[in-house]
Amino acid sequence: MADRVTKVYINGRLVDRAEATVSVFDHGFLYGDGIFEGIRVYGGRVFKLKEHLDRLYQSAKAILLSIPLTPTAMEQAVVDTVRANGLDNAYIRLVVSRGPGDLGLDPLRCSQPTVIIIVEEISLYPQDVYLNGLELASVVVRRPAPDALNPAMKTLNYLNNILAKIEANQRGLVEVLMLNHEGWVVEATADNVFLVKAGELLTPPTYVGILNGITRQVVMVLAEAAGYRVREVNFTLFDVYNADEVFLTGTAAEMVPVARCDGRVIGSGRPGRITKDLMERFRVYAKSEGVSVHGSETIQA
Ligand code: PXG
Repeated sequence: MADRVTKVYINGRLVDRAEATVSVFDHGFLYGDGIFEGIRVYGGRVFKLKEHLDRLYQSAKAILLSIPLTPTAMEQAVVDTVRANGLDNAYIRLVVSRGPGDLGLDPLRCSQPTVIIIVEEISLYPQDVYLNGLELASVVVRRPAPDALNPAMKTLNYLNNILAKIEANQRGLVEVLMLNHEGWVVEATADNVFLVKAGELLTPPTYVGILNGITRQVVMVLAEAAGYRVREVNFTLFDVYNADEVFLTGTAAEMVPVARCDGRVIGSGRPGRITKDLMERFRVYAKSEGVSVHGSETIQA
């Protein structure tokens, strides 16, 4: 890692890691005013790039941020930055902030959004988590209601998730489950949640206040193609404790089986049959889909 040359894209230029800096007046820094995406590269192909860019432009629209690149130019910038870093398996962080302004809140004072693309080696959960399942707990802090700060927008305001992560750290856990203000289970700090009950997959609907995860959407499609029924329904912690299987989905984590939640053993306490089946299907699919960073071909499996 240390001797690898990291090239970071900032506003159309590829600069060395040490020179990759933004203004202290950037409203992304001062107010968390901006949006981002986390994307994976598998075997030289950017996984679900179009879907991630669609979500980025949707988040931008929702916060009235005009991204100074067309989606096509942004796709090219992502591909170029991955190639410049010489990594075939990587994690991409794409950030668009409101840009430098003054010390007031007013976004009208920010004339030029800041666009940043960072390509890093991916740091995964320990292998043990995938083999034996994760221990989860529910946390005190609630996910905001969609009419407060809609979790559907992937904004730079991640303090809500960080407060939940602090609760995780205090309990020696790596991930936790969050509820909304009505007590429905919504998602984890950086992952969506699925239950398996009587052979069916259940996941919270987007309106309850979640990020509509790209991995979530892929898993829903793969599950249906494999013949499992998938339903978007609200559920409580009671349903989590009494599920046959529970797993999380996210770009960094992929699919993670859950073994325990709040001290309750989920199902057999081991990764379940359907979870393992879908993990395998996801692994195969991830290798076969994506925009190549080496050629111009786009492979849609
Ligand atoms: N919910 C939330 C709140 C998230 O932040 C997901 C679900 C899963 O979405 P995708 O599209 O990735 O399937 C996320 C993912 C990381 C990391 O490094 C991930 C996210 C944000 C910050 C860091 O794992 N978002």
